[in-house]
Amino acid sequence: MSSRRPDFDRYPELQRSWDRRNFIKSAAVGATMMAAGGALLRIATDDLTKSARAEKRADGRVRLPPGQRVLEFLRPMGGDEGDGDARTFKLKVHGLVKTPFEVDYAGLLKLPQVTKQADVHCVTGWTMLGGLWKGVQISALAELAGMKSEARYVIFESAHGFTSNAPLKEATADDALITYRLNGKPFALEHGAPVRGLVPDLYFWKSAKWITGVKFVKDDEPGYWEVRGYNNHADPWKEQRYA
Ligand SMILES: Nc1nc2c(c(=O)[nH]1)N[C@H]1C(S)=C(S)[C@@H](COP(=O)(O)O)O[C@H]1N2
Ligand SMILES: [Mo]
Repeated sequence: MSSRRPDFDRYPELQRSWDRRNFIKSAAVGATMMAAGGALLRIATDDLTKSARAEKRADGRVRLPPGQRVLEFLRPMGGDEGDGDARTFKLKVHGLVKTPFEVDYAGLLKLPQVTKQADVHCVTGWTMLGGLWKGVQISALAELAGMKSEARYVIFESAHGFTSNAPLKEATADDALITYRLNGKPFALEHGAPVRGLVPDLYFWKSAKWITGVKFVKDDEPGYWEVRGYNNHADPWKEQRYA
């Protein structure tokens, strides 16, 4: 169990359970009470889950999609890792565009940078709220490359042939990014270092780690998980989990 102090600026709702937990810890130290501490941490994230269910997003949808529970941190979900090296990183922007191009890490940093707050929702049932993600908007890549009007979908390409697909609508939303920082920190290798995709309004499996390419297409190309029983669209508010 972690005794790390929650970030109360981001999660003021946690203060009460934290105080309760520290009170119990100081009142009676020992293994039994540490187990109770774990239970209290669970109570704290239950509080976050409850308040996120009561909240509304700017677009009117409930903050927490149905069947989701809040976790404080990204849980590493595996995958076939890339080399994690910013020095060899290359991103190819191609498909239905007038001027395909490739950028290395330094080139990516020269494109217009944004930081967006976004929640992510894993199909296994956890949600991480309020991450600050920094990177380049996929819509900016579309514009730079001169995306053709026939394009309807974005295909994200990753190390070892992993792909994911997303409709243009979600993939070019304001907070859909090619990202290299979460809450000011670079991604650990298991979370997609050096650069990953982020399409927050679809289940998190669409957010390709160890990204190598962004391809704009007319005809959809179901990706790695989409051909393995997961839903092709993956809207968390419609609980589109499986095919
Ligand atoms: N390249 C690649 N990206 C991937 C995956 C993968 O297996 N390979 N898994 C996806 C799944 S199923 C999820 S839930 C998220 C998990 O990201 P995390 O490990 O940073 O939590 O990454 C997605 N991106
Ligand atoms: Mo996942």
